[in-house]
Amino acid sequence: MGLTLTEKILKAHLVEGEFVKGQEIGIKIDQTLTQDATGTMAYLEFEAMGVPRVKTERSVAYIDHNTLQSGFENADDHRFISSVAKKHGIYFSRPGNGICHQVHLERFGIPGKTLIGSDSHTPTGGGIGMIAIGAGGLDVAVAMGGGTYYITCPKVVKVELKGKLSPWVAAKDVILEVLRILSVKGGVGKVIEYCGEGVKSLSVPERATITNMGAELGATTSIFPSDEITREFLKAQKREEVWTELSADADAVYDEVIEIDLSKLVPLAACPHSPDNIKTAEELSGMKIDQVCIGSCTNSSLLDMLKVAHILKGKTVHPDVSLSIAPGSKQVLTMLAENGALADLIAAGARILESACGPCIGMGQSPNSKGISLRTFNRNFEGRSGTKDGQIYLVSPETAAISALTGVFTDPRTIGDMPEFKLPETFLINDNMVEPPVDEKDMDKVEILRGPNIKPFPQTSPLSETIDVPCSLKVGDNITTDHIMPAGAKILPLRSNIPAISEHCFTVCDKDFPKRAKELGQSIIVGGSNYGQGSSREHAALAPLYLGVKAVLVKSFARIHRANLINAGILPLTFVNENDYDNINEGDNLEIKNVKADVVAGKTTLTVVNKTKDIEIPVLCELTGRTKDIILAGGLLDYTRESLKN
Ligand code: MIC
Ligand code: SF4
Repeated sequence: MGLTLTEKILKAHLVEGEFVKGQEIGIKIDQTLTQDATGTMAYLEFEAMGVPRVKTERSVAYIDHNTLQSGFENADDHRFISSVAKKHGIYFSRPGNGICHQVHLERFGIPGKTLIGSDSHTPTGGGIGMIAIGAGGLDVAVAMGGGTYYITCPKVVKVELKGKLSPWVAAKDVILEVLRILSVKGGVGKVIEYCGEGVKSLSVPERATITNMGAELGATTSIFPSDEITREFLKAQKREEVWTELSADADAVYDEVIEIDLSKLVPLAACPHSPDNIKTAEELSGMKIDQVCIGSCTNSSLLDMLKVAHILKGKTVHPDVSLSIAPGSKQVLTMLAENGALADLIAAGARILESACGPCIGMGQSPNSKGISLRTFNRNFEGRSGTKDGQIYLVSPETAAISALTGVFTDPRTIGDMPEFKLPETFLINDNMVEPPVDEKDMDKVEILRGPNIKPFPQTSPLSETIDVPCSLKVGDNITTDHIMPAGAKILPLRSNIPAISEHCFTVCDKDFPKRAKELGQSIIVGGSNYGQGSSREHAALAPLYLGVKAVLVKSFARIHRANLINAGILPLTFVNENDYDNINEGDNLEIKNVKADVVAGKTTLTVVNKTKDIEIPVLCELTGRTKDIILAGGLLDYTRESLKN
C-alpha cells in the first residue's frame, strides 16, 4: 500500500511511538521558528532548561508582531531575544526583515524537513513540502533543546485539485472554499494534503496562502508536494540545492477525499466573525466599506503585491476608504521599490506599513466604530482588529484592491482582462537583516539583556490529591485564544510579564474574571466545543495558570491549546455527555476526588461532583504516558527539568 506525503515525512522523523492514527507519536524536529510575541516566553523557558546551544539544524527568531513600540517593553523584548539568540545558536531576523512565515518560506524552509514554530501559522512551510506545525512556546523550547515533539498521529485528508483558477480568482478563494466545506473544526486531528493536476497551476506563494490558512481549519498542518514549481521558487531564492522532489505514492490511501475544481471557484469572503462564515463576493457586492488592509502572513508575497499594484496603478483610493498595505518581507518591499510597483501603490493613496504583522494582530489600523474592513488576513474573530464592533471580512488581495477603489464590496471579476503575473526568475537576495549566532566558544561573552518588564515563568505545582474548587467562568462554543488572552497594541507588550497580562485574561467575555479568579484562589473553567481555537499563544494557558485555574472542562478542545494547557500543568477534561454542560453554572462548587491517584492509575473517566447541584458528571481525562507525567509534575518545564536530571 502506498504512502501519503505526510506519512513519508512523519515516518522518516519518527522517534517514538507507533505510526497508528489517533495515537501519540514523537517526531524529530529539524527546524524551529519563534516570533516576538511568543518568543520571549519561549526563550525564558529555553534558558530555564539549561541547554547551552540549540540542537536543531536551524532555529530562527523573528521580530514581527510587537513592532509598534509605544513604550519600552517591546524594544526590551527585542533586545532580549536578540541576545539570547546570539548566545544560544539561533539566527535572529531583525525587526523590518519581515513576517516570520513569509521570510522562513523565502530563506530557510526546506522540502521534507520538519519545522515547529511558536505561531499557529507555521504550516505556511507546507507550501514547499515541509511538515510545519504550530506549537506552544514551551514545545518549541524543548525542540530547540533537542527534545522530541509529540503529536497525535494524524488522519490525512486528500484535497484533489482539478483544473485551473479563472482570472481574478485567487489562492485565498481556494482556502476559503476548503473552510466552507470543512469549517473551523473540520481539520482537527488531520493533515490536509493537496494533490491532483490543479497543483501544477499554483505557484509556491499561492500554495503557501492555502497551507497558511489551513490553521483556521484546526488542522495539524497542510502540505503540498515538492515539484518543479517548488524547485523554480527555491532556485529563484538561490537555494536550489535544498530542493528534493516529494509527493505521495500514486496508490496512497487517504482517510477522506475532497475534490475541488479550481475552474469552478468564484471570489469568496469570510464574513464576521469566523473564517468559515463564507459568502461569495458577488452576494456581498455593493456593500459600502470603510477600510481595506492588505498584508499578513497569508497574502503579502511579491505576487500578491504585484497584483494589487496592477489594480491600483493610475487610480485613487475611494475617498471614504482607508487602504493600508504591509508587504510581507524586506525582500518583497525592496523588489516592489525597485520595479516601480511601490510608487504605484503610494500614488494611489495606499498607506504603506512596515513589513510586519501590523493590523492583523491589532497593532494599529483598528477600523472606525462599526467599520466594515476588508482584509487579506486569516482571522476575523470579534474584537481582534481592536474595534469591538468592527466588521471584518477576509478576502483575496484582488477583491481587497478593487473594493478599495470603488468604496463598495466588489467582485474582482468585474475588473476586465487579467494579465499573466509571473514570479521573477531570481529574487533579490540580501540577508543582511539576519544575524547569525556567535560561535559556541564565544557564547559566554554574550550578555543577556533583560528589561524590567521581563518576568519569570509563573509558579507551578504538581497535581494535587483532590481538586475541590468553584467554577470561576462558564463560556460557550468556539472560544478563541483571542477571547482567553486578547492581543492588540495595549496588551501585547505584556507578553513577557504573566502577572500583568493576566489582568486581561478573558476580559472580552467577562471583565471581572481576573479579579474573581484571584479572589477564589483556585478554580475550574467550563466551556463548549472547539475551546481555544486560533493562536498558539501559550499565554492563554499561562494566564489561567497564574490565576489559579486547575482544570478546564469543555465539550472539545482545539489541538494547540489543549497541548498548552497540559504544558502549563492544567488538567484538560471533556464531558462524556455533552448535555452535562447544562449541569454546571458559574459559581458551582466542583470536586474531583482522588484525581491524582486516578491519573496515576491511568483512569480515563473521572467523576466531577457538582456539590452545589448534587449531580455527578462523568468526564474524560485522556492522557498518555507522557502527558500524564507532565500533568503530575505540574507542567512541561518541571517534567523536562526532571528528565534532564535523569
Ligand atoms: C495570531 O495570528 O493570532 C498570532 C498572534 O500570530 C498568534 C501567536 C501569538 O498569539 O503570539 C498565532 O497565530 O499563534
Ligand atoms: Fe502575524 Fe497575523 Fe500571521 Fe499571526 S496571522 S503571524 S499576527 S500576520
